[in-house]
Amino acid sequence: MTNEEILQQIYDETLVGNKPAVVELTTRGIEAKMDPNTLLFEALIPALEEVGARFERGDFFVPEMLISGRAMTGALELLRPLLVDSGTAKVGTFLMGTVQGDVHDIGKNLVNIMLEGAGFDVIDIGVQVRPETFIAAIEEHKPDVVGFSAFLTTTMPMFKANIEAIERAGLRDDVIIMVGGAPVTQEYADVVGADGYAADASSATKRAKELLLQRRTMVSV
Ligand code: B1M
Repeated sequence: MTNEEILQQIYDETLVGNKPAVVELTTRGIEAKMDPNTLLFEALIPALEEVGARFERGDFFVPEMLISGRAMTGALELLRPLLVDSGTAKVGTFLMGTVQGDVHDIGKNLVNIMLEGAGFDVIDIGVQVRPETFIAAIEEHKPDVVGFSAFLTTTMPMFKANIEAIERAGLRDDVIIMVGGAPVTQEYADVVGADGYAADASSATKRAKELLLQRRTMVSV
């Protein structure tokens, strides 16, 4: 099988949610020394985008989204060690969670992988995370950056609710707050009072490092 055929089949099988096939094809791709980013950005993510488009058109329903998501997660588990470079020096701690009311975690997990690869210690507190759970985790882990992920327009308002809860707990000055997720924009991040926003995993990593550097420079002057 050629590399192009592997990519095409990963795309096709992710689209129909055939996890065993996606796992087997991803393994083949890895064995053929294909770039993990190629598998991710040229097959897996485009397939989920198409799943979303079909859902919007009414051609797919929640079960189809669910099995495609599971197929993608199976591949992501195989790609994780290749995307995370364990030799990178530690830069800080990043606490990450998907907001209350939202179960989407694939995008968040991808951001986590890239953050780990860039040297962050990532503490992932999962999905449907309530404001008080974020606060307890901040008090426990004392992260440099806190990240909120949301994939629904109906759960994006939880960013503001979380930030207000962090302010009330007196912790706002202790942490950098970043937000992201498919429907989120820089404008929305500004409105809710986040320190940073990123559209995808690699820019999230870059932005987190920039914000951390700015904070450390301000503290040292
Ligand atoms: Co849902 N879903 N879903 N879904 N789902 C979307 C998000 C949707 C856009 C589909 C559509 O209509 N086209 C739509 C949201 C519409 C909206 O509000 N704007 C939608 C809907 C409506 C729903 C339900 C309401 C459906 C229903 O029940 N009627 C329901 C809600 C459940 C809930 O959360 N309460 C629902 C459920 C589900 C499943 C459970 C079936 C499943 C999730 C499985 C899982 O995550 N474990 C699912 C899936 C798979 C999708 C789609 C198809 C794929 C999402 C995904 O993982 N993409 C999605 C369609 C789409 O997004 N086009 C859809 C891959 C991922 C890598 O995405 O956005 O590139 P990507 O991730 C980026 C950025 O978001 C960014 O970096 C990531 C990596 O590069 N990023 C950050 C993410 N977090 C960040 C944090 C940061 C910075 C960047 O800083 C902190």
